[in-house]
Amino acid sequence: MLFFLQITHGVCGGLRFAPPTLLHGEQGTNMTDRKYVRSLLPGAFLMMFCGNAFGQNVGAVQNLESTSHDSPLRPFQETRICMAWDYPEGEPYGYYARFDQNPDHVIDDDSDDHRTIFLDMNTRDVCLTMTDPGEPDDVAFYFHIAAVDSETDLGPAATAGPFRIDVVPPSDVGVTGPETTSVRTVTMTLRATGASKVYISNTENDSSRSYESFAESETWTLSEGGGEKTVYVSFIDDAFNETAASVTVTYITGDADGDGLIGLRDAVMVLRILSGMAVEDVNPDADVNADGKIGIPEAAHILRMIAGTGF
Ligand SMILES: [Ca+2]
Ligand SMILES: [Ca+2]
Ligand SMILES: [Ca+2]
Repeated sequence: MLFFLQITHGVCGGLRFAPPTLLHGEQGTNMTDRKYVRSLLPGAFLMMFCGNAFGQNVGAVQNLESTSHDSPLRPFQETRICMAWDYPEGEPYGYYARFDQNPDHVIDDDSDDHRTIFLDMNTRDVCLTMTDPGEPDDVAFYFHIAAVDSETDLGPAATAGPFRIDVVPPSDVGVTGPETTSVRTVTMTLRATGASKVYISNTENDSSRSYESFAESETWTLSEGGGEKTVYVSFIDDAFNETAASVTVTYITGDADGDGLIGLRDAVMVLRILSGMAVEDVNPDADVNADGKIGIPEAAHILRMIAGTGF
């Protein structure tokens, strides 16, 4: 796994105890390389003049938290994880820290993983950009840190996480519906891999839309008025990655008897309504002008459709 490190830390008087190559890129300070730590001791001596004294023991870092991922309950698109902490009890000389995918990892003397890095005592935050696995799809990462004193003795390790990263939008998405309908509310079939929510709208790029839980079957009301209607569906994962799809449905108004066709039966039914006769089972979505009534506009529309001069 490749990690790209970006580290910011306060340094007393500009003093830097670890070479930049050890603080950036995938290289880290090998945990068991005590020679490296001992090589830092002359620098540690200088730290005394920055107001820091040596101690024999250190506690766990305090108030360890992420400043980039505020919840372990859902994944984020943000691939850069930033951590911050306060001084531990005692007098730290520095810290050993690592990001990995193991919630149970404990930094100790046996570690020889190059991902464990050394941070100088002034470091209070560290950021890591996950560049591998190439495109995390809800992958959990953890941060481990332990302070070390001037005798290279480790304090208690602390772990934070999970910090979940998801940059992969839902795939294999699709939406199907009836080619034609004479009722406004239709049933659509949705499919997707890796989606937990959907946005559905009669308008493309609808800023007022609200999402609902993903389900394979969805009822949806088309916009008013007959004609070709496009329904826009966005499939969403828990990190709000989004993949769009759409379906086109032809809404036929004027179908008074609701048999899916426009014909003389519809014309007769509307004329009976106009004549004041009681007519049962009228399709309310036959309304062509959205006035909530079936009457002359519907009759005219049906006759135009039968004559082939209308829609
Ligand atoms: Ca995803
Ligand atoms: Ca009909
Ligand atoms: Ca009407």
